[in-house]
Amino acid sequence: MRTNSIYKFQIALILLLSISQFANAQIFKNEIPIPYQVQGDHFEIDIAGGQHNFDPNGFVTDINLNVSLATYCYNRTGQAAGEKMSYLGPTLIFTKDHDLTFDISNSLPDGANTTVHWHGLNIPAAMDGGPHQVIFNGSNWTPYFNMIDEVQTCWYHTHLMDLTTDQVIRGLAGMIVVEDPANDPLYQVLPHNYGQNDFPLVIQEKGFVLDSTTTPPTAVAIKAGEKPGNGPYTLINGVVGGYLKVPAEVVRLRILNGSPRKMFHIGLSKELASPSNFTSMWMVATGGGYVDVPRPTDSTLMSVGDRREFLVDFAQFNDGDTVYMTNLAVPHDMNYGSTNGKALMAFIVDHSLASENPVTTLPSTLVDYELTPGPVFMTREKNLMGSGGSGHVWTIDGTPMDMMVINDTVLVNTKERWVINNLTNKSHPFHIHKVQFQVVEYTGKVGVLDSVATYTHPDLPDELFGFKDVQLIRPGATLIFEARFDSFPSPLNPNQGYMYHCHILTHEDTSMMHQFVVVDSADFYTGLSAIPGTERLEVYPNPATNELYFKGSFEEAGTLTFYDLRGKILRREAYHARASKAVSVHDLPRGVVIVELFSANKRYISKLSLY
Ligand SMILES: [Cu+2]
Repeated sequence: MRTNSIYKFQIALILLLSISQFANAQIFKNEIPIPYQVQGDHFEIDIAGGQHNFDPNGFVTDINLNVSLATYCYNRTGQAAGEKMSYLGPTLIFTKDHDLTFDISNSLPDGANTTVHWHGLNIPAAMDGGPHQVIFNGSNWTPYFNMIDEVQTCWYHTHLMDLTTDQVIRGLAGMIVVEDPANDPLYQVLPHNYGQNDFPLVIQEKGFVLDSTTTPPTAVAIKAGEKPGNGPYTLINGVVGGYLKVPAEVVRLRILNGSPRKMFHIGLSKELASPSNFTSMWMVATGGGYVDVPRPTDSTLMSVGDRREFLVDFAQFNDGDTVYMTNLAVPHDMNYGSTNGKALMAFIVDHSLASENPVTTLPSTLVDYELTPGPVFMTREKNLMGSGGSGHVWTIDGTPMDMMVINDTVLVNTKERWVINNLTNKSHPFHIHKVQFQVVEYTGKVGVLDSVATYTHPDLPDELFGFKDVQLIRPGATLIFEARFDSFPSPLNPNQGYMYHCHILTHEDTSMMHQFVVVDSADFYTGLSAIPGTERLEVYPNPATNELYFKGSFEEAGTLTFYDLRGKILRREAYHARASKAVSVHDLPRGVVIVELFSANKRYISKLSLY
């Protein structure tokens, strides 16, 4: 019959196409770019607009993505044209214990402001690059800090209030490698030749604005703005359909999920269509450093913001073999976009390649790993709240982020226990600045498992193990972690906040974020930094010109401080008054300043415009 024969013909055609696809190792057409490295103690970085082709060899067929699109990117200042990043940023190599200085310029188009947050590092709050450390368009930011953290893989990205999603999607993210070649006994043991046997892989989902008048539709812009790109396109280091040639050695993959909101459940397999016989990946480090022993896994869940280092032994493969990294299924509560079940990239084993310092065996142990000793000074409990329905607000404890409110005050050099309950119907990757925490207990669904259980240190699945600064919490689950809020050899900036927030960028931007300060004992015990929070200071007139008044009575001896938006003290003086008295502000610079009053063991704060 005619219908039947057409049907048979179609089946044959599909089979033929499938076979030719499987036989062709070059389905993945775009060589994955390896960002150039910048190493040293002084870093000059320019943040600017770029033009980038996400698909230079035409991997995608349902749209035309082989076009040049406007992006944002980071580059070493003065980097030669043609060697510049046109999306993301170079890999910054920080050396442990070194004093690092930076000169970061903002040359973004359209007058955009930005910040540079050093995600995962224990540095002073004023250097942290959070929403308070705005780098205004056309100006420079010159942070400095001592690199006291352990050897680890971190990243840097914009953290501009309400615009983090937009700017990360446009390209403002890059990798940081903290290393210590002189003192780290594992440095020589593990693959460490960048771009040869040690590869950064930044995974991101991306959507595009399309011109539908062409066939197929043509990408004309990155889909940014308030709603992030939502797939189905997945980038590795800024290209779709990427391949990476690897030597037949033990190779180190530093994987970062730098997505706005998508979780990736990755596994390696030679099979493209329905992966099985997974190749072992050995987890050797989390975002906070080495784990105890190389931990083998078939597949692993990388939540947004997560970094994990894996060893893969490509010596087991023949020359020319292709191993695919596939995004396996994820549960509904973390499902954004539709790339599940699709291969994200291909590793092509090339026996003609050899790295400078090839590693042929996996180490049996890495470091002594145990819970940080010492008593818990304080326990805090937080609830992640919100429904995700229309008109919803994602919050922590029902309180949206307020730039002017310090939500928690932590005593420096103490260990705290934080209990985080996810009361919502979505999974949220909880992230805290400054510290690397350790999970002591977790109750609920974990990773991609839908069974509820309680896990206690040290019997933790890989998704919970190790020093971390971000942890995915499934709906209904409770995470309990401990962390030391250690000092560093720089001033504490007791009035500058660090953030803790959901790292799904759309949730962070819509308010699932709070801030904490770390203070010394004098501030903490005298209550100069109020616990748990801060009250709003009512000032008038606002804007002001010469004189300022406060609503309310501040009879006890207090301290009045004016700061600029970067936290620099402009003026500080004693203040107390039975009724409001005039405060002269005529000597302060015009523009927006912060007014802070400590009185009667409370902290009052307000933004003030001066003209
Ligand atoms: Cu969230």
